[in-house]
Amino acid sequence: MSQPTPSFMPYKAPAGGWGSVRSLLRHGLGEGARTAEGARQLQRQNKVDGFACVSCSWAKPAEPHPFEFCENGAKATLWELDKRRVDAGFFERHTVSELLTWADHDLEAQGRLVEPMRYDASSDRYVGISWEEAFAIAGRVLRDMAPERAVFYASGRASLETSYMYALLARLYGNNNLPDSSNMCHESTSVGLPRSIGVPVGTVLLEDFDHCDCILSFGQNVGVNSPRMLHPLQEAARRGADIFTFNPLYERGWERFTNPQEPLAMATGTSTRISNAYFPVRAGGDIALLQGLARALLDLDDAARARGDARVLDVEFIESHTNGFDAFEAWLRAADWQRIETESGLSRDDIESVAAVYAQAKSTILIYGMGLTQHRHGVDNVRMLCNLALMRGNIGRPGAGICPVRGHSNVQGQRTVGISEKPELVPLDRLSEQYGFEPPREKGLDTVGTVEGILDGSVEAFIGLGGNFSRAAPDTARLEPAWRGLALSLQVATHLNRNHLLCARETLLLPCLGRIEEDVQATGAQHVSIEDSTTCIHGSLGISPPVADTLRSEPAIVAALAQAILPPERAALVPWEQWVGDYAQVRGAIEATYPDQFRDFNARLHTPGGFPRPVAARERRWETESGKAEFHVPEVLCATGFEDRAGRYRLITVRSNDQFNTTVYGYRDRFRGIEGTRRVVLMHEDDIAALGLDEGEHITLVADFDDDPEVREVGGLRPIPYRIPRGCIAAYYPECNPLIPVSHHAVDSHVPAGKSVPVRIRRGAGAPIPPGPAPE
Ligand SMILES: Nc1nc2c(c(=O)[nH]1)N[C@H]1C(S)=C(S)[C@@H](COP(=O)(O)OP(=O)(O)OC[C@H]3O[C@@H](n4cnc5c(=O)[nH]c(N)nc54)[C@H](O)[C@@H]3O)O[C@H]1N2
Ligand SMILES: Nc1nc2c(c(=O)[nH]1)N[C@H]1C(S)=C(S)[C@@H](COP(=O)(O)OP(=O)(O)OC[C@H]3O[C@@H](n4cnc5c(=O)[nH]c(N)nc54)[C@H](O)[C@@H]3O)O[C@H]1N2
Ligand SMILES: [Mo]
Repeated sequence: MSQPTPSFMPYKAPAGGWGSVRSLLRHGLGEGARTAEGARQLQRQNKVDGFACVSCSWAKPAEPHPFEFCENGAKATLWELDKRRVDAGFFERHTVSELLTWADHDLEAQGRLVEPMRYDASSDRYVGISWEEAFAIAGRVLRDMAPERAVFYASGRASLETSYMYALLARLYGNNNLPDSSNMCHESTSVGLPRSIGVPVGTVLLEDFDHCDCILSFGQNVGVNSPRMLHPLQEAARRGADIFTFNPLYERGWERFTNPQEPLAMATGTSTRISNAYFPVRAGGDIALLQGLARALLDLDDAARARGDARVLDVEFIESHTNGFDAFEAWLRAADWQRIETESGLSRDDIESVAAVYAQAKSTILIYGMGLTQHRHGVDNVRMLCNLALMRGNIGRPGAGICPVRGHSNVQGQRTVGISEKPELVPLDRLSEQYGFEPPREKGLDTVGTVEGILDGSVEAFIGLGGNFSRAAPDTARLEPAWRGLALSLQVATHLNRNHLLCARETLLLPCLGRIEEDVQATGAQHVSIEDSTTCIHGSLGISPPVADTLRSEPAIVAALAQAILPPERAALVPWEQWVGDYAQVRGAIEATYPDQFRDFNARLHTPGGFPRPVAARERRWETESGKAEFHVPEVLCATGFEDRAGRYRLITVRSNDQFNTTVYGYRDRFRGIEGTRRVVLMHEDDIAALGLDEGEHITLVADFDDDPEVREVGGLRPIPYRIPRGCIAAYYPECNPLIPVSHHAVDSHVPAGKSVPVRIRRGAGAPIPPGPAPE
């Protein structure tokens, strides 16, 4: 369980290159993954006859590279193929109390869960039970419960088939309590985009990258979180497209990239620069930045008009396709450059220089990630981005559009097929007709509602289809003890995590097949499907032998759960067993519920590059109330939702290059030059000096909310000098989640505001971050 000695060295190499190959070898060899098997499987990743990567949701090209995977996708594959097992014997050796002292990495690194387990309070251990017993227990607890007291969470990895069945199960059970990891992620997109452009998803297809001449990126870490996207970016950069990045941290992927697929570049050590220029906007400064860009564009348009030159604004588009431009223009004309500079942390010159390029560009793609969505005013961030696109008609034509980069490999697809707490987004009437029942019409609980419900006792049962909810959600220190008051905690999972150790009155842990594994049912090997970030649907076939023959597939588990917890006459409305025997029938049912989205689903399942779902905004049809795309005037210029004051910092919680969300593969955040520890705070050197902190000194972060009665602290951290704007600091998620109260979330979308948390810095180690070994 020991961690390597920490070291901190600026990383000079580009993203990709030999560093990624070395990092991979280390993972393949170091973790007991079957390397020959691993190598065989990696070649089938993201191919028509193979499986869709379980890591990120980036698009998969129709003509894949020989190795269509990246360092982090390969890590995720090897992690899933780990041959070590967490079985009843493991739990005989370790009590739950002991495991609660382990770090996230150490829990998951024990290997795959292989047996159904139930927590036994008298011995403080998980003990093996049969699948039948497990479902019978779930049935006993859930049949007697008021339906609104149970929650059905999904983490974003499960296939379209499983997700459709799961959402149907919740509605047959009697609620819309279907929170999804999306609630902590791109929900600001799902709320903001429909208001602005009438669709909840991005409008860009992979081929648009071949036609754009400008790319603007905001708050997304491509080299770590969607590395395969570096291929189209590299090609765009080589064609001479202008690329500008706005991010408080210098993320290597947006700076330089060496494509490991190019032998010459690897041999000579040459790399492609990705961004022409990089602008360290303050955390929460994007509304002001985007106002500056929009205002500068307006000024350029005024000048062009005065000269009698071609207009900079796409006047025709604005007139025929949009609403609300006059109010937006008035707001821009009233803008105060001094405030824009203060709030964004960027100079007027810099902002105007980008606007000048944007004004000339024919087709621009606007990319963004968690840096925009996870703020108090995350929805305004997203809508400001739309405003900038609309001013030049950069939606609904080749090479242009909005490109939110989603997280989990099927998180977008889960929403598409009904996993949503918002009944208005689901065709309930059609479900009612198709299955002959009256679906619940009340709004369900999202992530924030679920946390609140667990805290106040109104939620009594939590069913988790993957994920690590208590670790990913905010307010960890309050949520963990409250979890123990639940009547049932039932988790379907591949690896042991801390959420599984929070034991309720009944606690069940059900191990499932991963997507890479063969899934053989009555009619033979089953295909599943997922939707990528660009709304393309891909088939996926697991090809690796399952790590244990005791595992069940996710559809089989959901079907058995349905039969156990629903009254028999309700369960009988759905042919669960036939569906489990033949997933093509589930796809048929999905097509019946969503005929426009999934036309000829089974026939098109293995379309190279996936088949795109129709997206109205892509065709310049606007499914908003007004029938037009809407310009939006935000109410605030600063997205954080709190005031600046002396001693208060804006904490950004980020991922390292060695984790997938709460799955910590290791302690090497290569691009940031941080090795051997995650207990760090990245700070501007002048902030470190101003506080008089010494190298190696320990500090504690203390949440600094007004009117918050709770004391929230995370200690045992070390300050590291880093290129980051003054007043902003960064540290790792999920370790810092105890600092975030559940109430600190985005307006309207409820995404926890993990990218701007107000904190103070106190000298001294304080209480070390629970859990894990003592700080070095
Ligand atoms: N290897 C790997 N891949 C992943 C994941 C993983 O953990 N590991 N997670 C998956 C998931 S679920 C998701 S949602 C995505 C997440 O992928 P990203 O959207 O890239 O999310 P983060 O890593 O949280 O970081 C977002 C970036 O926003 C920047 N940022 C922070 N605050 C601001 C701000 O106010 N303004 C601007 N302009 N930038 C800001 C940060 O410096 C950081 O570079 O990746 C997915 N892919
Ligand atoms: N402070 C802060 N908090 C954040 C974020 C942040 O940037 N900052 N990011 C947020 C975001 S974007 C997200 S998406 C959430 C992530 O929240 P979650 O999706 O809940 O968390 P993960 O870490 O992805 O879940 C990992 C677990 O999923 C299980 N698992 C893996 N593969 C499978 C599978 O195929 N099937 C099943 N059934 N289980 C599987 C494993 O047991 C593993 O332990 O966290 C959010 N929380
Ligand atoms: Mo996410």
